[in-house]
Amino acid sequence: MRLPVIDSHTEGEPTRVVLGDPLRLARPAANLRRALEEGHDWLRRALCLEPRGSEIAVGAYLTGDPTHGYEAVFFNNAGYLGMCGHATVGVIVSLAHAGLALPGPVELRTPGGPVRARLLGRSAVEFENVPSRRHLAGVTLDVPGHGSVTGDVAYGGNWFFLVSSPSLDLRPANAPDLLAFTQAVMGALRDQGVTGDGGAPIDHVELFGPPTRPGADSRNFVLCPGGQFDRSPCGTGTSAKLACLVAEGRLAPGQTWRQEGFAGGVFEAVAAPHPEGVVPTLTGRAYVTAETTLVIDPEDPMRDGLDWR
Ligand code: PYC
Repeated sequence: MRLPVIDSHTEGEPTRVVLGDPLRLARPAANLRRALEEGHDWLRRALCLEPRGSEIAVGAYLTGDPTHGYEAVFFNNAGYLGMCGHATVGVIVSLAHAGLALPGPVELRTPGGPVRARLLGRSAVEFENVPSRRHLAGVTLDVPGHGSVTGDVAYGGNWFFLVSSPSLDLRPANAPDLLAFTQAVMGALRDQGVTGDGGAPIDHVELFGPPTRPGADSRNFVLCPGGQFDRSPCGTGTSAKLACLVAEGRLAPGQTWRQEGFAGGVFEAVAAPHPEGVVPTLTGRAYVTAETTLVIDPEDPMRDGLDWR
């Protein structure tokens, strides 16, 4: 089987997009996710795992067309995501690269809800994310080996535990320690039964520290569900942060928050009020890195990828 994909990165975090619905799965986003998960999970594994893919990449499978908008399902080395902000930016830049985005807004219907995106120039994309909200404030966990850690639980298209001022500096040399710390926090969330609404598992941990880029408000480090960290500022994580800032009265609706990611890229974000919390609008930049045709050879014993977790 031959599978054409477009690769890009958004502020350092890769996205791999499958266009044109090669599996002929056209259906609403929630059903599309189920169809992929239950009947074609090999596609996720083949795209995002070694030897073809990378544990840090997010894949996107799209159906639809420029006139009617697109269904988009996001996935990574570990499974499926409700929404993905950096990949939304990557998808729009990839659609434009393929001549499949009209000027003006493009609707992406994701399992987390509809997202409206617009290309600004060649590489910048603005998108209105799903409504985001703070669910719990000031939750204290006992994290084995690290003591008490306090954070908020918030939703931005995925569920996050957000920790301000962790004891470690958010610098590249500390990446292994930051991974170990955030994985310990994830374990404590599970063990101590802290969840999102209705028992939804929290699958991202987000740490905040002082920015290094002029003009940025904060720098973050985000642990993703597959055990890797987001190189970008994380669109859904930035949305969860906006919901917390507005709930605390630290950010006014319409005021810009500049979130620096671990690789130094910045998302600009503003929040509009919403009955559940806020509707975030984010802007980030993506660049196409490859147009590739993946080959899936039925005789290859490792055709569906290697999962090292
Ligand atoms: O940008 O929302 C995001 C995201 C989630 C996981 C990786 N990136």
